[in-house]
Formats: sequence, structure tokens, C-alpha cells
Amino acid sequence: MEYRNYEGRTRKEAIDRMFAEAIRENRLNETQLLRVTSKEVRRWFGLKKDVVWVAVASIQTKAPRKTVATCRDEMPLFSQASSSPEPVMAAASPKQAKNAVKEQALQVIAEKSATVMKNVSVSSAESELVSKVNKLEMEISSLQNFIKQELSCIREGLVNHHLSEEYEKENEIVRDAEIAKNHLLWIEDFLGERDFDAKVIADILEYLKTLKTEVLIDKNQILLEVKRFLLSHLKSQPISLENYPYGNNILFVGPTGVGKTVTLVKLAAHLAAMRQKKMRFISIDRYKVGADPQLAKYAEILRSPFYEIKTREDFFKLIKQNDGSHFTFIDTAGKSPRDTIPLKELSEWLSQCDVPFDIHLVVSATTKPRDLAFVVENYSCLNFRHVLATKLDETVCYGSLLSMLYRYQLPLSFITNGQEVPQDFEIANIENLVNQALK
Ligand SMILES: Nc1nc2c(ncn2[C@@H]2O[C@H](COP(=O)(O)OP(=O)(O)O)[C@@H](O)[C@H]2O)c(=O)[nH]1
Ligand SMILES: [Mg+2]
Repeated sequence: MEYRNYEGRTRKEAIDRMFAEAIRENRLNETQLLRVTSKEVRRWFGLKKDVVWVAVASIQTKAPRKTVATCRDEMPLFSQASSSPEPVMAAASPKQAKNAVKEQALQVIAEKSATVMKNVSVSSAESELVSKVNKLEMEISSLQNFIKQELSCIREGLVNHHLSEEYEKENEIVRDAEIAKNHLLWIEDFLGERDFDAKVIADILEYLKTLKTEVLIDKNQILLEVKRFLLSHLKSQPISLENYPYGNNILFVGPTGVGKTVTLVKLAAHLAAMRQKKMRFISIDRYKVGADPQLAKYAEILRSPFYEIKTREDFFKLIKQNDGSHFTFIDTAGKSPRDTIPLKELSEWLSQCDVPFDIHLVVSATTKPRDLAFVVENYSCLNFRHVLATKLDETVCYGSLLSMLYRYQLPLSFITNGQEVPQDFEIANIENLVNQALK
């Protein structure tokens, strides 16, 4: 490889010169322009500044082709010498002839060594090029390997990342499912501790299992769902004391000692006394145990008539007789809810009267779920319209009462939460009760 500079006053001139020379020397293909640069030169003893453009070209030195002539050149010295067209015989004397041959031989040797030198320089440039190409090839292949390795690393990394994400997700699902399962056990215990009935708990769990795991992994959300479930499944009933819509003959039934008599007076005080309505009290005593003296006393305080009834005839007569009372409050005295005969009798009494009765089944909130169910079933022959719950102040577990209302789809009319007459008495608010029950 050879490098040459071509100068010109312009860039074009420098390049043109390079091409002109290449054409002249018939080596256009071997000439390659490497770069064109400009430089400053000073002429006229440094007085004038000029810009000169320099084109730098590389010239590929060709390996000489093996022509017939070069083959001949490569032939052994003496054979070439013998085939030389120059006749050695032209010498004047043998000595001269000998010298001539010697001279000719020297000339051939000189020519030959020049050719060899030329070939040596060509072949060294070639081998340099070949080694450079080899080196480049090696570099390219090592680069390719490097890229391949890097790509496979990246691919592997991506796959691993994806797999670990999937694994994490699966783990999370399994973990959440486990938490949800534990929370279902927790809510089961929670409701059981608050006296909810097993059947109601089973229904609540069945509902909860239909919800998404996201809900079930959060205890507060579970409580909200239980509340929602209960509120949507409990029967509610609008009650107003100012405009009581269920009739004027109000009858309380229920087990002994739950607070019927006291609560009847409380209701009378709110419903009639506060509204300045005339009222009367009747006590039905089927067991001949004697009417509750409390009721007679309260009737006296409220300046209202009080009647104690022991026979059906007396009852019919009294119900038919109108003494001008706006409300009739009827109390019942009993021994035990197991004794169903008097309940059936009372049911007949009521059905044989033409008057409609607004019957409240009075139960204590402290009663166990099974006992409450038993009471409801025994008193069902009386077709009571509502349940009235007493003694809410004596328990913190309203599960039993709510379970009964849920199972039998009964509405709650009033609640009492203390012995004070008439204060400890309220219209039932199911939402409040559910909130309290789930505390
Ligand atoms: N702590 C509490 N005691 C009540 C409540 N209601 C009634 N009682 C009491 O329960 C007892 C029985 O009441 P009573 O009216 O005679 O029941 P009855 O046999 O069903 O007529 C009485 O001592 C009442 O004062 C209440 O809401 N809370
Ligand atoms: Mg009583």
C-alpha cells in the first residue's frame, strides 16, 4: 500500500489532480481517496498567507500477474540465460565472450533480485492485509458470540422475571385464600360468641363464601357484609306512636317473667296516656294464679279501669262492651310456655271474637336461641303480629334475638332496656340492634 498527497488551491483541484494521475498511471481502481484537508502556507518570505488543499489517497499496489514473461523471469538463471535472444557469440574473443556472458548473467541476477524484492514487498502487504482481515473476522465472531450470550442472558432474565411474577401472584392467591378461610372461621366464632343461632351462622357463611377474596381478607369488610346480609333479610315494620297503625286492642303474650305486665304499662303510657286517650286494662288469668297486682296499681295511677278475666264469657262480654275507651291493653298471665292447652284456648277465645287483636309476643333478649325458637313455635297458634323484646340492658349478645327474627321472619315492634316505667322503652330500630350485635 502506498500513500500519496495531491495539493491544489481548492479542494476540487486537489482531488482532480489525484484522479488525473491515477488515469495517467492506469490505476484508477487501485486509487482510493482517504481524506481532503486544508492547511495554511506562507509564501513570499512569509508575507502572503495561502490556503492549500491536500487530498490524501491510498494506492493499492498490485501483485504482478504471472504472465508468460514473468514465468520466464522465474525460470532458472542458466535456462533463461541459454534462452536469451541476445547472442553471446557476438564477442570478439573467448575472454570477451566470457566477460559478456558474465555481464549478461549479472544483469539477469540484478533483474531477478529486483523482481523478487518487488514480490516480497507485495506479499508482505498482502499477508498484513490477510492478518488484518483475520483479526477482524475473529473480532466479529467474538462480538457475535458476545451478543448471542447477552441476548440469551436477557431472554433468561425475562423468563425468570415473568416466572417469578407468576409465582408471586400464585403465592398471593394461595395466601389470600388461606386468610379468607381463617376469616370465615373467625366470623363463625365471632357470631357464635354473640349468641347467633347455628342455622343463621350457616346462612351467613354461605353468603360470605359467594364474595370475592378481596372482601374476605378484610375483617371490617366481612362485618359490613354480615350487617348488610342481616339488614336485607330481617323483616322491618314501620311503627309510629303518634299514629299507631295496628289497632286499638293490644294484647301481650309470652313466657312468665319476661316483663309483659311492666311493658304493657310502658306502652300504655306512651301510646294513650301521652296522647290523652281513654284506655282500659284487662288481665286474662287462665291459671287462676291471680292477676298481677302491679297492673291494677298502674291502672289506678293512670286512672283507667282494670278488669281481671277468668272465663271466656266474661272476656267476650267485656270486649263487646264499649266503655268509651280508645285503647284496650290486655295482659296475660301464664305458668310456662310448655303448657300449650291454655294457649290454644286463648287462641280460640280470640278467634271467636269479632274484634281484631294486635298481638305482641313478648320475649326476653337474654333467652338462648333454642329457647326462643321453642317459645315462638309454641305461641305461633296465637298468630301474633310482632315480637317485643325486653331486657336488652341485661345482655350484650343480641344474636339470639336477631336469629329468631331472621329464622321466623318476624318484625320487632318495641324494645325495653330497663325497669323504669315508662322511660326504658323504645320503638325497635333493627339497624341499631344489628350494629350492637356485631360490636
Ligand atoms: N332489667 C330489666 N328488667 C325488666 C325489663 N322489663 C321488665 N323487667 C323486670 O322483669 C320482671 C318481671 O316483669 P313482669 O312484667 O312481671 O313480667 P311478666 O311475668 O312477663 O308479666 C320485673 O321485675 C320487671 O321489672 C327490662 O327491660 N329490663
Ligand atoms: Mg305479668
